[in-house]
Amino acid sequence: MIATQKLINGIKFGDKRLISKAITLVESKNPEHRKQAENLLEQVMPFTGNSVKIGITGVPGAGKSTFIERFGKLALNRGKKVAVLAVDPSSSLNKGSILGDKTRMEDLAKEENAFIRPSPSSGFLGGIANTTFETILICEAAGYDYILVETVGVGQSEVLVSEITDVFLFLKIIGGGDELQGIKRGIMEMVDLIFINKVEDENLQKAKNTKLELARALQFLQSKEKDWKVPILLGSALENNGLEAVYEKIDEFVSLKKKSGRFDEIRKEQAEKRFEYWVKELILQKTKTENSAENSYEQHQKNASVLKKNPITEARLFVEKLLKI
Ligand SMILES: Nc1nc2c(ncn2[C@@H]2O[C@H](COP(=O)(O)OP(=O)(O)O)[C@@H](O)[C@H]2O)c(=O)[nH]1
Ligand SMILES: [Mg+2]
Repeated sequence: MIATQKLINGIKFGDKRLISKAITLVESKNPEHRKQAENLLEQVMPFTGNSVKIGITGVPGAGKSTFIERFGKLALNRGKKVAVLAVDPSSSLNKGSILGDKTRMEDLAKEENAFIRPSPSSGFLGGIANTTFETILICEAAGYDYILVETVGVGQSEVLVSEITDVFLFLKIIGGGDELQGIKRGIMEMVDLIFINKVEDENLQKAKNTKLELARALQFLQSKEKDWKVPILLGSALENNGLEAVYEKIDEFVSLKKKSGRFDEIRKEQAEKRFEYWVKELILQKTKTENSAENSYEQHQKNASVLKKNPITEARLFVEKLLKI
């Protein structure tokens, strides 16, 4: 185990190897590691809060990894530091996808001011690693200006990513079915910006139609932020076209939110949600480890699974015994 102070220094000096080690520590479920991780986070907290966290969603194959690679380079060219957290569950399920992402991101990873963290192999919660919030804190403390979080429309992953990022970007491709791409699954209510990707000469007209449809769909939704009309931009990540406009729009969004105070307000709400998450998580962990057999979580859960029994009653009985009410 590497000493906490060494890891902290590594984070402060932007030593990528030690940043990686610190993230591995934060991801660990081992109780000793958890203690050390908590201590480490406590000490790096004063250095957090200065990044722009961007969540990027879209169906597999929409071009998220390609987009991130290009966007990352753009930010580097402007003198920024970039961290990429890939929490694409398809990457760990499908070896081909890992290789694809690896080659795509390799170029970026070689850059001094870029840091790439691939998906952890376990610990997914509906597609997003349940420690991504904490991983982001480490990247922030390490001085990364942009933290890009790639997710995919599986289960709750989009909601979770939108709850830990400042800007939520939806990468859409032409056609492919709106339902599949999440129009009806509530993504549209979470997004701050839409980028229609893979728009090249031959399909420009189709892309414009898609944009009109999207704009119409957005009209019927309550906008997430009162003072912001979700922009729909067109471009091609592959041909490096249209990414500057995305960069500018993100800048504009962040400036606006900072000016109005919403930026910090949203971050505070996110921290509150994170607190709630950990309360539930830690109670659940304790209940599973520190109970006698007849009062055990498993026993009550088994009782609840008898179909004529009411799960709410079993849950209440269990909690009452646990808290000795
Ligand atoms: N034609 C075209 N292909 C693209 C574009 N962006 C990505 N692709 C290709 O689409 C495939 C999937 O890209 P990837 O970035 O892995 O998508 P992800 O699954 O959303 O991360 C790859 O073969 C890319 O080369 C684009 O703008 N135009
Ligand atoms: Mg990808």
